Amino acid sequence: MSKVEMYVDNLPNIPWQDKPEGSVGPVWRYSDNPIINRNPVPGVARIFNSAVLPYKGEFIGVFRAEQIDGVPHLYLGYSKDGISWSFEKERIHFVNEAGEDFLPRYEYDPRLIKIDDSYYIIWCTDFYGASLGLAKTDDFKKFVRLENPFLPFNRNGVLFPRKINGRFVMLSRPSDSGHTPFGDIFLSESPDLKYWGRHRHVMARGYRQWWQSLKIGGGAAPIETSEGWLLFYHGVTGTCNGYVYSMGACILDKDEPAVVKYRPDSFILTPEMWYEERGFVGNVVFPCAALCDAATGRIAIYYGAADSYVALAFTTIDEIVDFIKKHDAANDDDKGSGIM
Ligand code: BMA
Repeated sequence: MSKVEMYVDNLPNIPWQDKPEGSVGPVWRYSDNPIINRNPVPGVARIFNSAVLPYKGEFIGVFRAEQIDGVPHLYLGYSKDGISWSFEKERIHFVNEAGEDFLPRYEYDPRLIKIDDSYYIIWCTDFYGASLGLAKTDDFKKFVRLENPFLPFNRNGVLFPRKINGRFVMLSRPSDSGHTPFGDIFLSESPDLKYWGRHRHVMARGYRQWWQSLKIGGGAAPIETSEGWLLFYHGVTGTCNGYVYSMGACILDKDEPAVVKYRPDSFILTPEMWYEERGFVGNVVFPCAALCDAATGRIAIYYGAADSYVALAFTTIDEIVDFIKKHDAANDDDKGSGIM
């Protein structure tokens, strides 16, 4: 029985491995990573930065599939165990609210979030440059594209899995349209997923913490716990050889999630393995989804590795919350405070 409760469903078939002896840090990798390798589908060179959810006793996911012309689109994938995946041969076909075809010029870094009985995909789309795209499905057959939430430029949109104080809530990272050398996490609310406002600054890149000194961005949909909302995110540092993307975790206030309760000064996973260090873009660990089991407190985190593979890592709610609290940068101004 966990000390910290997760307010999520039981997921007895969550992918899982126990923490290996001698493992460093609060998160450990699946021993057979990467779980998705190169050339997974004809015409697709790489799948990475992708999001999964439990569905009808098995698992379903929306995947960033980089085509052999280098352009990313979203593909649907299925798995019985959350580890071994099969994919549709064609990209997801969106329609607009009038039922007409809607096929974005590119689509990447999807998150998949269940709110009530519907599933929402939020991704980086083309809207005169990199912006957030949003779509809804109830059955993974018909995908209805909704209004783009924000003006350009923005990336890393992450919806909370339920309304808070009667409103949909989204994290995002205002950006430029290139390889953005800056960025903080903001929060916005909407009564209807169409009109967004009450924008808040959640947290800044951490100047004193060099691993996340350049930019940060939301990762997996926040997980509701008895301590607040647990957020896995990415933090980026700049080096003389380019950016390095690591994984971080923090806890946001339960009722006012623009307020950061605990934010550790250390990463929880950083590129170390060949599939994280080496690839189309080396040194990238990019979390986009987490599965949780309320009964055991187990968490399985899905992350993109080196813009080439999907990998899996594990933790438990007690282990990650202990780490976050123990390493909390309590007096750090960069922690963030829900500023308007
Ligand atoms: C960002 C996005 C991510 C990618 C990262 C590293 O700007 O494109 O999808 O993982 O760069 O290349």
